[in-house]
Amino acid sequence: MKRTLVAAVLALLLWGMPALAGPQTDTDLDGVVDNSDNCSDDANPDQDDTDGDDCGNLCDADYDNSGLVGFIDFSAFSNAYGSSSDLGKDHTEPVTGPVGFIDFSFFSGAYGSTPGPSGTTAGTTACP
Ligand SMILES: [Ca+2]
Ligand SMILES: [Ca+2]
Ligand SMILES: [Ca+2]
Ligand SMILES: [Ca+2]
Repeated sequence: MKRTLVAAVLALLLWGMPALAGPQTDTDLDGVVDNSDNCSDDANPDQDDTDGDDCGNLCDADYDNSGLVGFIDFSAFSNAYGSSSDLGKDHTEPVTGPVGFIDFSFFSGAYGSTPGPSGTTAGTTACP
């Protein structure tokens, strides 16, 4: 009887664990779980998202929301360089401005790729 009870409790624990652990995964260890994290692969505890597209500044250089970081985005970045009023192009965390070299460094790395990933917009074009 006791052994059956122990086996049942163990089975329940093992069965329940993945379900409990899955949604709580925090891949980038920034304290925000993946499915609530607007940059799930990059540590951004402040979750700054200037343009409000659910893709955090730290992983969003796709300013025209085309789904790809391309020439139009580069043009927008160039126009914002040195500015403290166009902080959607500021990719530091937290966002402080002005848009500068660190942001350019991020932009170069992101050029030609998709923004994100964001855990809050999984599957959308703007931020996969
Ligand atoms: Ca996280
Ligand atoms: Ca994050
Ligand atoms: Ca954004
Ligand atoms: Ca774009």
